[in-house]
Amino acid sequence: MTYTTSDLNSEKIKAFQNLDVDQQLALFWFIYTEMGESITPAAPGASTASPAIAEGLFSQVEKLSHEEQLQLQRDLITHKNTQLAREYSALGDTTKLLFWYLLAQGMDKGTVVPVPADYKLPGAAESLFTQIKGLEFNEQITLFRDIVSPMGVDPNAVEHDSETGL
Ligand code: 45D
Repeated sequence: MTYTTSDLNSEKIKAFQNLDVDQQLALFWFIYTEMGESITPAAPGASTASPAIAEGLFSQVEKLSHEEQLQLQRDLITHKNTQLAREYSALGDTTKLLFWYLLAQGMDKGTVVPVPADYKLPGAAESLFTQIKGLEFNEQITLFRDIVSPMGVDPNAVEHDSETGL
């Protein structure tokens, strides 16, 4: 499997990032519902994901209120300088993907805040969704890895934040 950023995907990545935060979250959820069953956590040693690290971070999130869980997911996308965003940033890309996968599974299980049942994807997000559905599985994985990779906050790349003290 290739881990390089695909040029073919760069337009889709931009289109994704141009959606507002909630639309990005919603689209990512719809993608999961579409492909969820075809995602199988790889055999131990067969991938660069670190399940224990992803699960450690996820278990912190699972304990929070629904409101806090939603805020935290928004913060990851908007690069808010929080403790968790820094921890997230330290994960490898495939582990980041695994973390999002665990969140989505938590939504399925009811331990993570659900998307409101009447939520509808707005037009731009819906058309991107259609394009993504048309990609091959491996292209999808590469795209998602590229989407989750820059989320969070690299502590070395930010100024001190007086609001959070970080
Ligand atoms: O009230 O090599 C809204 C591994 C509106 C294994 C909302 C893998 C307002 C190793 C914002 C909508 C499995 C890691 C609320 C590979 C409102 C390996 C809430 C592959 C409440 C390749 C929205 C992994 C929310 C893959 C809460 C392919 C939205 C993983 C949350 C793919 C959305 C994972 C979430 C995907 C989406 C995860 C959590 C597609 C997660 C998507």
